[in-house]
Amino acid sequence: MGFFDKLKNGLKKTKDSFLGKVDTILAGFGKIDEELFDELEYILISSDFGVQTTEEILEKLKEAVKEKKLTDASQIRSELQIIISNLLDLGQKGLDLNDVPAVITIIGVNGVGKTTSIGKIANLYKTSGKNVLLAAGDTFRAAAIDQLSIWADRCGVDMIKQGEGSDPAAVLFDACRAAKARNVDVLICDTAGRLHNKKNLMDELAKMSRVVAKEMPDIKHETFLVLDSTTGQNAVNQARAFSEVANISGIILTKLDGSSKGGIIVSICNELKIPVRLVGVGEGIDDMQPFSPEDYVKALFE
Ligand SMILES: Nc1nc2c(ncn2[C@@H]2O[C@H](COP(=O)(O)OP(=O)(O)O)[C@@H](O)[C@H]2O)c(=O)[nH]1
Ligand SMILES: [Mg+2]
Repeated sequence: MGFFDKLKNGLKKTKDSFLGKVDTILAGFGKIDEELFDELEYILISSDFGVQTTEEILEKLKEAVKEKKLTDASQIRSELQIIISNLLDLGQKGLDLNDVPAVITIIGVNGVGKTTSIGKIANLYKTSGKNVLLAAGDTFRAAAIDQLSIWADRCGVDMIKQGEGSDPAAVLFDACRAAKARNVDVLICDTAGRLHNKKNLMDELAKMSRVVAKEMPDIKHETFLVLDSTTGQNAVNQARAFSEVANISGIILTKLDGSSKGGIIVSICNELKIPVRLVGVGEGIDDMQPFSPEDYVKALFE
């Protein structure tokens, strides 16, 4: 199955619960009135578009109805599609695999899919002909280092590691040195998933950034926050919390397969103004692609 079909399959639950209800309401109403907007509001919120984004969507919808003098409820669907497309357009595309050299640090709470995503991203770069190096920066548990090394083997890329409990910044330092020596295009660094203490995390991430800035001063350093789409608005809250401690340049949204909360993509882009760079639709090595707003809207609406 191609990636678009996987995305479409993954968004099926969201589509059924969101557009299914929208279509039913529109068919039932016929004309456009305040009550129709109330129903739409309820549907958007229950599909995890978030309160703020839902209000914005409704405001824009009412403007469009007024401006275009729409009278028939059936005309609402395409307006909704246009408004959602516009909210997703932050003027920034999904991850560009040819934009190298780059150092990418992957952060996020436990279990969201950081390590798995690194494996998939490494594979994307590798298959597009790039020289990839991984850094086992989650030194909290030995199992985390082993898990990343399995992905490294699977993709046929090298990995730099130290022992359990070692300083992640020291691992990254080694990795930067190795990356320079080996002419690496992309260095991807894993991190531990704890957010128990903001100060600790902030210090740790700042230290890692300083290492990259010092060792690879001319190379773009990105920090991607991984969010699990099945957690809905909780993911948006995580993004807010991490924004306070890290300079996040993009979001990786995982587990879109089987999530009925696909609306959070819109909420994240619109409320946090952080672009979604990659989406994950499964546990396999091919189950991640740079995010395409066009494909998302198409998979949801068509
Ligand atoms: N269904 C599904 N599972 C995923 C996806 N990404 C990660 N996972 C699973 O989520 C679990 C946690 O992933 P892991 O990478 O270890 O998370 P980490 O703690 O953030 O490093 C694993 O069982 C993964 O296979 C995805 O896009 N879809
Ligand atoms: Mg991990």
